[in-house]
Amino acid sequence: MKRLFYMSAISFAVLTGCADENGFNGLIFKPGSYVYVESIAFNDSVLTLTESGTPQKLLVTVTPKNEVAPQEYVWKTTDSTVASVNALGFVTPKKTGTAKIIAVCTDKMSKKDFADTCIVTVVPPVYIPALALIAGGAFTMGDQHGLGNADELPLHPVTVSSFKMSKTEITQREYLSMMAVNPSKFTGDLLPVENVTWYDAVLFCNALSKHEGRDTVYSYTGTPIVGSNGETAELTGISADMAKNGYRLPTEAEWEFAAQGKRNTKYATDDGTISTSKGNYNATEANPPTGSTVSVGQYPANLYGLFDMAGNLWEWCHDYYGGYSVDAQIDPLGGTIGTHRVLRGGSWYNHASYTRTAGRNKGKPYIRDYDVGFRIVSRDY
Ligand SMILES: [Ca+2]
Repeated sequence: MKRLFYMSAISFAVLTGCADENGFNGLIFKPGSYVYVESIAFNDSVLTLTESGTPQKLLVTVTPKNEVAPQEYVWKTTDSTVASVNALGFVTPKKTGTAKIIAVCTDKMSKKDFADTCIVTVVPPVYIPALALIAGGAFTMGDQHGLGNADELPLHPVTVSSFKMSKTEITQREYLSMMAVNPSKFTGDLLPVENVTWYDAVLFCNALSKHEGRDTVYSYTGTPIVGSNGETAELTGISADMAKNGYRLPTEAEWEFAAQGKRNTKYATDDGTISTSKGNYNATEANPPTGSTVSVGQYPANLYGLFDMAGNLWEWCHDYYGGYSVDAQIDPLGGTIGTHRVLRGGSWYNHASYTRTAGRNKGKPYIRDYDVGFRIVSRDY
């Protein structure tokens, strides 16, 4: 509200004389009245910053304009551990939370304070999975070592196009920063996220695609329902456009090609052998296992730079689970219909034989288990 100061003719004359030399140009000057500050307001009443991100200057508008220099503001924060503010109005995000930044301007005439508040929300950073380039090529898919189950045959020639694959299973830090929930049983920033359904995994792919401005691969007709502990109900009408440049789950063929690590190995480790120094699996064969997941990247990477293809967590693949044929295939997608999705690589829960490159498993897409996670891929655009 506009405030008016009524002054005597004597004081008015004094002020009139001081106006220019004190920088008071532009004052709303009326005979018998004088207005110095009417109001102060932030240009934006809310601000969202990323934890540990770049400080941002808050802008305020004082009415009338040009009456108060910036250094005449006093800046305050209600929680300097969340967001601090300096004398120039730069806000530095410190940790996740909410703080109020208050700008105060004191009217020199009345000595009254004018203030406005900007609510600053500091959000966790979004952690983007690191990707490895897998140069496409031809390989023989299936169990070439006589160690597997019947569903790993017949052997068949497959060619896959180049793609990029996350170097590790998706971590809880990555998942939480994108999806705002963490359904894992074992908790830790760098532990792989588990207890995720196949639907959770594809929703993560879509969310990351949107975050990076890519076109989403997965479409569905229903609305995902997120439960109290972060579980996702089944998505209906799920379909995938593999030509899109967004993220998706690896096809079973891509996973096996990547797991072989240029070496056509038996086990999905760096050199094709399996031991407790090569991967996290149930080496004691205790039943039930006494182990747990471990932080990603603790074991040697294969020649593509991929970690934990052997063990730690089973990894959802894109495909419906189905039988193989002898036919040569290019970028196979598995079955077009089915009841189960493919899982690959074994886990901390399973014996060594499950960590073979050709080993296959399957799960209904709505199941969640603490030995199942995923990694992501994108086309190499
Ligand atoms: Ca794994």
